[in-house]
Amino acid sequence: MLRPIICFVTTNAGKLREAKDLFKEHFEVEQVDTTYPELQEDDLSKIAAYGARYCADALNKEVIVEDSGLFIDALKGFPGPYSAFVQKTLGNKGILKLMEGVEGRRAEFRSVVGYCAPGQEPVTFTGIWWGDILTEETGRNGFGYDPIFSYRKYPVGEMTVEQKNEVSHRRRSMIQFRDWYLSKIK
Ligand code: ITT
Repeated sequence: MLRPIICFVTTNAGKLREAKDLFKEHFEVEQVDTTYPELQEDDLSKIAAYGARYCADALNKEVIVEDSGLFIDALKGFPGPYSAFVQKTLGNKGILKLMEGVEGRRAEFRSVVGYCAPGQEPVTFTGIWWGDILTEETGRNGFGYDPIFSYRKYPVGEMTVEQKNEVSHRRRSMIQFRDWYLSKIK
């Protein structure tokens, strides 16, 4: 049977790898490797909705985008919506420095998938994943903040894509989208 093709607009190879694994039974994933305007907003859903509508109209096809971020309790939710910028500037070492000597290390990853078809309203799907900020970079797997994040004491930088996809924020947002989309096209 021919599988539907989902167009995922992202420049992030780690997100793409995880989406391909999560969708492998249901969709072909086609990457559009381009940036799009990101709203200066605290709410990831608004950023994803705006991005999805922009890309669907610009490319004239149905698309998904995904906006994600790491929200650290002790830093009042920083870097949050600025996660991509902070990853490029401070990096994981900079975050560990800000967290030096901090005991409460709870943090959450959030992922919002935005879906839109040309000329239509966007729809969003959110996933949250609680964990802790480690005290040093651990592991060689994953991407972005994975080397400094642990889930139930297990370093995410040591998880395979499949292991992370069992439990992550992206699993939760992408699977909600997948099930919604499959029921829509049935
Ligand atoms: P897009 O082209 O899809 O926008 P991006 O990397 O700019 O790619 P975001 O704007 O959503 O993505 O920024 C999210 C930041 O948080 C980015 O630095 C990611 O590397 C990081 N991040 C998101 N999900 C992550 C995960 O599962 N593990 C580690 N870091 C993650």
